[in-house]
Order: sequence, then C-alpha cells, then structure tokens
Amino acid sequence: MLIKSENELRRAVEKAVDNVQLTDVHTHLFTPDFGNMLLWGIDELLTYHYLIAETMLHTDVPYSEFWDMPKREQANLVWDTLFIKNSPYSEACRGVLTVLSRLGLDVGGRNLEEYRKFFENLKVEEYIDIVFKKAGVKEIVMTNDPFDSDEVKVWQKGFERDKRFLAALRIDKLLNSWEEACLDLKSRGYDVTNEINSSTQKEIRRFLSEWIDRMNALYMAVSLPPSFRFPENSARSEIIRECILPVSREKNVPFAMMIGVKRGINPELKHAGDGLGKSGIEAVEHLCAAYPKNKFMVTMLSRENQHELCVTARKFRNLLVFGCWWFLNNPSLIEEMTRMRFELLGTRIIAQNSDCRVLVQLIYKWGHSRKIVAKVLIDKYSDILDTGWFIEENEIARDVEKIFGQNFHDLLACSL
Ligand code: RAT
Ligand code: ZN
Repeated sequence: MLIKSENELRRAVEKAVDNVQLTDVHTHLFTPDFGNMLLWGIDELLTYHYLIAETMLHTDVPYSEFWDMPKREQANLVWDTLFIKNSPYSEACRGVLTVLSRLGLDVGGRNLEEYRKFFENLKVEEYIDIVFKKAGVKEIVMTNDPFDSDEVKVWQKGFERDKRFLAALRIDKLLNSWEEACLDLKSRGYDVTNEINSSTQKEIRRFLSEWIDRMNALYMAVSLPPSFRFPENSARSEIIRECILPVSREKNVPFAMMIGVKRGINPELKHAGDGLGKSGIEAVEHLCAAYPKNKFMVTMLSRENQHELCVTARKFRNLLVFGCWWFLNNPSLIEEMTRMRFELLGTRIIAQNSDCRVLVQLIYKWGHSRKIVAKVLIDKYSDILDTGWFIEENEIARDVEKIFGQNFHDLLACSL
C-alpha cells in the first residue's frame, strides 16, 4: 500500500515497529537449563544493578550492610527508597512500572507484596513464553562465559536448547586479565604459558574453537576499557591478532567489541560500581581496514564516541554498529543516537539490544526503545516524502526488519 498522508505514515511505521518480531543481539539472559543464572522474579527486577546504584545515592545504609542483606530485603529497600520516598521517573525505575503495568498488575496500588504473589504463582517456562510474546522478541543472544565455572558445568553436561536462545562467546577474561586466564586454561589442560609464544597461541585458538563449537556461538564478544588500543604492545593485542582474528575468520563468527567501560570506579558498589570513559576510534578503524575479511560488531559506551563510530561504520562493510549500551540506554540518548545513525548509516544498523539481566526487562527495554525508534523513523520518512518520493508500506516493514535483527543475520551470512 502506498503511503499518502502523514497520518498513514505514522500508522504504518507504528504498526511495523510494534509488530516486528525482533532479534535481541546482546542480553545476559539464559535458558532455564542454567538454573538460577536465569533471573526473573520481582526481587531480581528490583535489585537490578542500575537500581542498586541509584538507591545507594539516597540512603546512608553502609554498602557492606546492604550486600549482607537477603535479596528480598535489598528489594524492599530499593522499593521504599526509589518508589515510595522519591518519584520513580529515572529510566530504570520507569522500567519497573512499565513491566508491572504490561503484566496487568495494579501499578497505582503500590503494593509490593501483591506483585510478589503474582510472580510466585508463575512457572519459569510459561513465564518465558509470556515475556517473549509481550516483548515481541523472536530470539535473544545470551552472554556465555567459558571462564564461569557454573556456566561451564551446564555446557559440559549438555542440554536440549530452546531455539529462541542463541549463544555468544564472551572472552573478557582472556583479553582483559591474561594472567588469570592463563592459570585457568592451564588448570583445564591447555598447554599455555604466561608468555604468549606460538604454542600458547595455538592452544588459545583451540580453546576458542572448541567453545564456539560447543555453544554454537554466533559471535565472540568482549567489553573493553576506554584505554583500548590496537595494535599495541600488550597481551591483549597479541591475543587479538594471533588468536581472535584468525578464529573469528575461520569460524565465521564476528568479533564484537563493547568499548568504553571503566570497571569498578566505586568498588564498594560491586557490580553496580562501573563507570565509563571516552575512547579512541583508531583501534576500530585499524581493525576494519587491516582485516577486511574479518567481521566486526561495535558498540561504544561514551556519548562522545558515537559520531566517530558512525563515520567509521560508513567506511567499512565489515563493521556493524549495534545498540545503545548501558548508560546510553535512556530515551534522550537513544533518540539522539538513532537519529544520527539513520542520518549517517541509513538502514544499516542494529538499532538496539536490551542488555537485559532479568527476563521480564525485555518488556520495558524493548517497549521503550520501539517507541523512540518509531518516532525517529517517522521523521525520516516524512523528510523524504516531502521531496515527492513515494513509500510503500511493505518498504517500511522491510527497513524495520533490518534494523531490528535482519542486519545481524545478514552480517553472519555474508561473505567478504
Ligand atoms: O549493562 C549491564 O548490565 C552491564 O553490567 C554489563 O554487563 C555490560 O552490558 C556488559 O555486557 O559488560
Ligand atoms: Zn551486557
């Protein structure tokens, strides 16, 4: 159907964006086979680390006392502090309200015990179906750490995978703490030494290939500090050059870099204590130019890096930018970034990923992002309609499919 008016445009874009069954390329969710690694209840939702960081700004409860509390008490403190003693309009708080509302709970009742009862009456398997359906999510990519002993046990035991859960091999330890990774690999029978000589390189490649096969991992991923440089004289650089890049090419699994995190700027906050910093784009430029047969996915954490990342992504077909990561996953910044990406990269982006740690967050993270992406898309189509260009409804649906997942699958499938 041909779009003939602004009203029809708005309706068509909203329909396409609301209905697209999307691929979430980066989450921290797991299948139920991973036991309590799959977080899903109301107490998990309230103790999301984004909310813990906010809670600790308002209370004088010592950090150590907070960490010693049982989860339910931590959740009570978060609720009381952020939802009762203050208005919950921060993005992370608003997310909880969106979730409660979309699950049909009485948000205005402000009754935490009632919400708890609702979740206690659900089985996790049926809950997965409900959440995927409400969020319009077709499949999600997990973050799978071959250095996490609990996770390793599950993979080694084997399980029948729910097809909606895809895997990504996370290699932070290998690239950010080589000495520790080396000890770990040694204890698991790999013949490695601290010095990264050719036999150690071979063993690291063997380790990566085995885990990619075992998990059927779609890409390898790492989070990197703002100081990340490539090439440079470091263990990280050497492992990337000699191990990651060749395995990535051979196995056809892109190398995803998430650049700009400063781990533990407030160590007392534990996993809620990370910050960010501006990075350089040169490493990405160099990798894409020097390794044209390698596929890269990149997201950067600092707002200041977004423009140069877009410009770099214009130059290299082996680079796909993805998502509005972590501290950028806020409406004002998603809108700004999405606008800039559409203007510089057209339809060739992965507009968003959820980074969910708690299953039910899929509902709000995608609900909120879809609205913003739709709004920006309407503006962009409207600008081209003004020139006399025509647009068909199915062209809008095509574009939306791409930016919500198809571009990811196309990157995996393409030959360079
Ligand atoms: O967004 C988050 O939950 C962070 O804690 C990180 O996990 C980050 O997304 C990452 O993957 O390192
Ligand atoms: Zn993440």
